Amino acid sequence: MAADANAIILHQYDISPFSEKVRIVLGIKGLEWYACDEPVIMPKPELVALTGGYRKIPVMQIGADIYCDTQIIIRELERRFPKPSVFVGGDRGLGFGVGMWTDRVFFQAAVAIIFGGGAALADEAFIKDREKLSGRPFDIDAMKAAAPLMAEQFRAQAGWMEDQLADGRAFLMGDKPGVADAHGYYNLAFTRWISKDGSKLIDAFPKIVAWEARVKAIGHGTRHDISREDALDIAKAATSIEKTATDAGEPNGLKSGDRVTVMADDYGRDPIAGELVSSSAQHIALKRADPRVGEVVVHFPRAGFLVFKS
Ligand SMILES: N[C@@H](CCC(=O)N[C@@H](CS)C(=O)NCC(=O)O)C(=O)O
Repeated sequence: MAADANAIILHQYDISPFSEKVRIVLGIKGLEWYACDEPVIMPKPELVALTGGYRKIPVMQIGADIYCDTQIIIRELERRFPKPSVFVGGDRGLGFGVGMWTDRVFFQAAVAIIFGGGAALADEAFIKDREKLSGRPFDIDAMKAAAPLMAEQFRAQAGWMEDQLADGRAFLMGDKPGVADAHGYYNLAFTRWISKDGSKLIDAFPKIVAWEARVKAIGHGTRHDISREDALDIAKAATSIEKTATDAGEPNGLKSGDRVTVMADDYGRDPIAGELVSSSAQHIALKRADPRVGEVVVHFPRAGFLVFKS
């Protein structure tokens, strides 16, 4: 099947843990999608042509709408494809809050264990790239020193999931898989892909091990591949579906038509500039143009992102 303006295109790479989170959601929803593989380090000229500067992975593209960050990607997948819902346990709000834990504190513990264990991934070009991304030294020796302490943090937080599963439920929020499972699972998968020590930590939790097998069995939906050039051609030919709307509740009076910049508040803080199309407590959509892709609308979540009026 050839991809068109309605196709879900995930700009990703296979060993990306945050992409795994979205791939699980695509699996839960049984969706058909296109993997567009992006480089693991900069430069990423095709991705940046779409996003206007955001370089993190994954990014979802549907036509000329570009969704940056897993939070807004999952929100949009749920909006466009509500059934089956990923909010299976009365967690429509706090399901996203779970992500604030897994994407920051739990992820950083996993990273320290993986790279502190001397993961072969970390060659010189990778280290330089990640230093630029974080604005801090990517200090393998410091990670080695921190790994034992982080193992305790990792074990404590994995223990929350083991306790959550203690009553015999199949998935974290009950008998069906949902967003909490996608959040809980991807750091464990990332750890297992790379770290023997980390895998040992996980193996100490029998309920988690059985649950991991159930999450893995969900699969990733139906995956096709698409080239970066083909994905850009689709954006160029398409028109965004985002409607102009001003949110009266905007705390700082932002309105459609304002020139704004948006940036992540943690790492990969490259500013993205554009004209505000619509916003709410949970999203902001900016219109921007690029010679290669024409006019696109780039979408970000609000929690974890900073917005400045230009
Ligand atoms: N808050 C982001 C985090 C994404 C993230 O950190 N992704 C990693 C890969 S899994 C990344 O972009 N690393 C730098 C790179 O790949 O260039 C999200 O939820 O999407």
